[in-house]
Amino acid sequence: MSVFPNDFLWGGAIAANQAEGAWNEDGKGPSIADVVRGGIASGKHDAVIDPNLYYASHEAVDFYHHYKEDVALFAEMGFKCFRTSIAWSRIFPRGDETTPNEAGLAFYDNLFDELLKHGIEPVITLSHYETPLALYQEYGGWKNRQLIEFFSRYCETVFRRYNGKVKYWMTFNELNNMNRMPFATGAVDANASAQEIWQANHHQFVANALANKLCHEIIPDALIGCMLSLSTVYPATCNPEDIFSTMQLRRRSLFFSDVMMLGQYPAYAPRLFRELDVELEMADGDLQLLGDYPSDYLGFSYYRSVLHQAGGQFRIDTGGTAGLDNPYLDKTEWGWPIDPQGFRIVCNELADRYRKPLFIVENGYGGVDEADANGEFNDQPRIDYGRRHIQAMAEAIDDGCDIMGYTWWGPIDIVSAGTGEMKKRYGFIYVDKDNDGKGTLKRSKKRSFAWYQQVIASNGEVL
Ligand code: BGP
Repeated sequence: MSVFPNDFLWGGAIAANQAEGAWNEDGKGPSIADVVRGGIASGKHDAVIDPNLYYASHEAVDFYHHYKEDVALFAEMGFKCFRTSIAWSRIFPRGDETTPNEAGLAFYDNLFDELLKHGIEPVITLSHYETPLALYQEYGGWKNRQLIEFFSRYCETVFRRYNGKVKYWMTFNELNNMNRMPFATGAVDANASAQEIWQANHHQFVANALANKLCHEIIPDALIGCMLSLSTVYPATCNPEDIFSTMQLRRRSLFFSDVMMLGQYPAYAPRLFRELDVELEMADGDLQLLGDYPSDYLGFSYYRSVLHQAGGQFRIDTGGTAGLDNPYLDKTEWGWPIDPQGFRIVCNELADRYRKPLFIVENGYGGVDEADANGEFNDQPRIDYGRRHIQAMAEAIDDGCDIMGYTWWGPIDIVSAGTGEMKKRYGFIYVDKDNDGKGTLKRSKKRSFAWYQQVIASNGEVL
């Protein structure tokens, strides 16, 4: 008997900027993702687009033109749901317009119709590191309070347009990454001050609450969540200093879900802001809005665990302390520790803290996949990773965690956020494209395709 509920939302997740391509087609304006070359999560970006340079996100894997073929493959695996983002700048090319781009709206109408035709529920991220570039260049990104108005107009437009097609929404992808990736997460410069970053966070907290308000008014049966990036963080030693410092580091992430899930700034905020010399500017009614409209569920990504040591050098790319390795864990080819028990830990941690549904909207194994002599892709490490993490998730459900769904990150190979490359592949479906953009874009099933098909068919029993 499976511990997974009968309506468990098995599926896969991508992001517009890492999959769609067609970066300037049908009226789409550039987003901040379109000016990075080292991957949106790398923090490296150009001020403007150089037409002579190759940007991986500009074509990505051309999901924009291949979506019918790809959705048919997701349906063949038995997906119950599919997470992707709406590219905000397809709908409002600059972000500050009052009239939406009809061609952009029509694309997502067609995509959602294709998904629903196959019985697959869309799960939509409103901004997956995809703030329109003009809002960065001309307004300074989310540190400018005007972005609340622009984002609310975008949300109202898509809620009204896709009412009846989309009932699962989430606002900002991995909002807690404002700490380590302010450009990707809030269109705020990497060298922004703590004041600017936390002011931007406040604007996004208000925008999140307004989106929740609008969503429930326009689509009464919808669920709208917030979304965080959550590795499990272990103290490097049993030294109380390391334990305390690890708790403090954890709070730098859970601060975001505390505000959005519990509807108020946490009690530890005043001291944190005092120590960071941050004084937030708030409008009348902001705090009331946060309290009145908390998120319905907590979506999060989990890939790995990290170690933390008091006073250690914080690693931007992993969120742990540089130089610390966990001797009990194997790693992926990219050095990410493989920790299914850490996955069970974070599920229980969040269930205890929020007592609301959890949705794992990213979990996956990034690796180098090459065809064997028969042209097949034997990605057994991906199957092993998936099996162990789904087993851990089953344990977490048996522990009493209310988990509503699981969308594997990158069910089809897409551009890596951290590297901006194709070489780091997550897919059950291989895409013929290399780091230099060469390839036929041909789709091929890997060994893991049939594995995941069985997982879904058995509702998580056959792993
Ligand atoms: C998360 C992002 C995704 C995805 C994932 C894997 O932070 O939400 O966009 O890319 O990381 O990261 P990478 O592609 O660098 O392996």
